[in-house]
Amino acid sequence: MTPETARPFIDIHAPVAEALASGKPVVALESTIITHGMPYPQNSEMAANVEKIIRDEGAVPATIAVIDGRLKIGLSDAEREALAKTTGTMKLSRADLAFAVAQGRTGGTTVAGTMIAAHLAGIRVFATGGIGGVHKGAEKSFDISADLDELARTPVVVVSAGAKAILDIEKTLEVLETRGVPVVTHGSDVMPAFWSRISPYAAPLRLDAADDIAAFFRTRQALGIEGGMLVANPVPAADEIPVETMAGYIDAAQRDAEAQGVSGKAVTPFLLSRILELTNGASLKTNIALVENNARLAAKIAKAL
Ligand code: PSU
Ligand code: MN
Repeated sequence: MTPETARPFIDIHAPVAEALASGKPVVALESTIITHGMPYPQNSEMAANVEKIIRDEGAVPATIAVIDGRLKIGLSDAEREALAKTTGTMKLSRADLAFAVAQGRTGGTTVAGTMIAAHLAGIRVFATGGIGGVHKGAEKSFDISADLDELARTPVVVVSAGAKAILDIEKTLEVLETRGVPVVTHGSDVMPAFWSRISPYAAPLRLDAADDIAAFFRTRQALGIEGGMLVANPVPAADEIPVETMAGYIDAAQRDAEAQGVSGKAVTPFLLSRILELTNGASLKTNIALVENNARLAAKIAKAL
């Protein structure tokens, strides 16, 4: 599966290599959420827990990252723990993944970066928290995540809780539609908003069973339609923060980002950590719960595939 030219740069963790060779289900996990999305030690606990959830569902987890220039498909417990503690790591998307490999650097892979690596390794399903998308005010800043383009070109099913609610969800849905990315909500008629189960926007497509999501992806590939797809899985009701409660915190964080002139790759990590402060940690608890929920569904889809 992995192209010959890529092999010298990639380390596939033994359990992942074995699963891929024997056709067992594998779920990829990103690492920007570890390096830039959550503070230590919650990031480390979350990353270990999510791997366990995938194993308990009968699939093999593959956390993806670049460590000292090696593109890692699956990490050992020690590597994952060390990454969670490392500060000053890069945030790696399509533009800079190969830079980190060429320069021997260490970094967390974003949704886009993780999709590229998962596809190189032959992994078709990937669980995350929320994808990047069109930022509020994008008409001025042009800040649109590379995650959207990646979904359009790389054949991986990405299981998320929607687009992070710090984004303009309506514009994000528009861009996904333009780029031909199916957005399938799991068990809901409306698009979720990351920390909240609902947003004001209707679900473009809805499926309630992992088997049906897998069948949709298979059919797409059979028809020769390239690219990935986005599954939007609402956070469990017990863990959600109502959309009205979040709105005020998101606006406040947004204003702080503007006042401090935060731009480019720093925007998403800044907003997430500011919202964590403003909600006294409640947003982090919800973030962890939704990633775990997504891991469970992703494992079921991987098994069905
Ligand atoms: N989801 C989370 N926390 C995160 C991210 C997603 O719950 O930190 C990361 C993902 O790696 C996503 C990235 O790809 O944020 C988007 O960054 P940007 O908006 O700069 O493309
Ligand atoms: Mn951006």
